[in-house]
Amino acid sequence: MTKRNEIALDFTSVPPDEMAARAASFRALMGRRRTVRQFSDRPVPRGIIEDCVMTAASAPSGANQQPWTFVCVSNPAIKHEIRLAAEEEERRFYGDRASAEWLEALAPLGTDAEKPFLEVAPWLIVVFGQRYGTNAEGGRAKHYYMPESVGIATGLLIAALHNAGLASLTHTPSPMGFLNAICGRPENEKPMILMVVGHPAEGATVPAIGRKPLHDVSVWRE
Ligand code: IYR
Repeated sequence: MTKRNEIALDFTSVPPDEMAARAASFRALMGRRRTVRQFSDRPVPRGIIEDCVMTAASAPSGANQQPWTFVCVSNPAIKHEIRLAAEEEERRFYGDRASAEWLEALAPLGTDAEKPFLEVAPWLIVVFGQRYGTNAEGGRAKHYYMPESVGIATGLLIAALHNAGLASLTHTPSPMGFLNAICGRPENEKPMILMVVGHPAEGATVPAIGRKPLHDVSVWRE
């Protein structure tokens, strides 16, 4: 049994007025986030990506196992390889794998098998989830709630990137197994999300779609 070791909580209480102001301003900030599919090749310094990844890696996780690896790619040759492999999968997806119902659901987004952003954008962050880890004896350590944990971390990553003034796209070419080979990750790691990160292209446009209002996304029992 591992011994528990406790330290004082580092927590600053916020007065009600300031709490309301902060909640509202963060809502407004995040409300302006849009998924971007047209990227500029303008570079983004690695330090900014490092900070955003460390925000993501601060996420809560099952048993604090932190079951994630963020593979950060700016190397043009590797981005090119990822683009070619992703487009091959996407051609199959749009060509025959996707159901008519799925394609209809995607229609408002205007997506297709062409993924130029995978090499135009300065950074790709491939988020891998570790299905299991390694214990002290070198054996397999079961990981708990990996998909949920990686989902939370990815949400923080998206918020951190937006807060830093960067655009992102949560891209999920399916299946994504090719990313293990290209990124050199072991078989216990499952590619969960391919994040495209950078500045939007000059004059970028986004689909005219909105978000559900509060009463459609929440139920209150007060
Ligand atoms: N992976 C494809 C299709 C796609 C699927 C969903 I669900 C989206 O929200 C968007 C796209 C593609 O990236 O084009």
